[in-house]
Amino acid sequence: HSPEELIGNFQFQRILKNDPKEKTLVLLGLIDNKDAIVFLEKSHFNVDQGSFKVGDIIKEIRLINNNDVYFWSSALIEHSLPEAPSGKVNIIYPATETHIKKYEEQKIHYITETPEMYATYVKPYIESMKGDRIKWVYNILFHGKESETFVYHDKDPDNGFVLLPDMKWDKVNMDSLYLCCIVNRCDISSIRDLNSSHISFLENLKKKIITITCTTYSIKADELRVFVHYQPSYYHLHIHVVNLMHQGLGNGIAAGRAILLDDVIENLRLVSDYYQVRNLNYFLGENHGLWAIEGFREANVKSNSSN
Ligand code: M7G
Repeated sequence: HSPEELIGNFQFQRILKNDPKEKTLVLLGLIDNKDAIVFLEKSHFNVDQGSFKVGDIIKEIRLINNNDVYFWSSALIEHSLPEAPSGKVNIIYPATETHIKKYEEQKIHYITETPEMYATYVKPYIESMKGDRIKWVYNILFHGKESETFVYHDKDPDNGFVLLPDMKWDKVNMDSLYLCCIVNRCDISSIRDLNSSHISFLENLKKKIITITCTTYSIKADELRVFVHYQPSYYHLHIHVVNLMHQGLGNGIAAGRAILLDDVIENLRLVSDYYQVRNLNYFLGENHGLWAIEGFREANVKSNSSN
């Protein structure tokens, strides 16, 4: 399928989310009678300080009003592909119920996940989400998918990883640089599986990610946010590598979801089984599979009230 073909055949059904802050619009529809999600995002400005002329990008301008020294107008801003895209379009087709629920506007709740809640509800849930849902991860690691874009590939089965442009990045604007590092080993689903035996693996991973990213994209180490998610959407250890400047990520970098890789390593240095023994606090959307489990919700009421 080409994106043109998919968009051409897309029959709109309803809006899943329309976010004025993120400037994103998520649509649900059908393509050949199967569910499809179209995710539209308006790009932010890609400005080259040296040669930038604002007159070049404003095609049309109409005054709304003025008062004293203030002039406000609506404008038509010029864009071009590939260097100055006006937007980014992500399509998921065919989309599963889990995809639809993930992208839909929903209420979120604060969770205090105890080790018991993890063992009883979360671990079995994670196991149930590992099949088809992470096919794209195995495609990248073992079947050469997206290999033309790999920034780095270390094939060592224990310590190796792939570093590649994340689906969220337009690959043009360095301000929104977003890479994803996926480890080759398949035995770590989330931070709950990490203990002190993984410290040198994680340290080595972090060092390599930073060095490779900085040399490839001439960005400095102190300009990067390197983090993991809990809960992640996909249960195979991967690390987000993002330009610190990039805030337009919705909840992706919020407290209660993103955890700095350095903090993970530091915690493991302090307490060997840190991620097995402590409560983990995070937020979860009502559409999440865990929220659908009554026992999990009830246990959360108890753990939240004993905070
Ligand atoms: P996550 O923390 O599991 O969930 O991160 P999130 O999507 O809610 O952030 C998975 C990361 O992998 C995200 O940053 C996704 O944008 C990225 N990603 C997801 N898929 C399906 C792909 C893909 O097929 N290719 C690439 N390159 N990145 C993807």
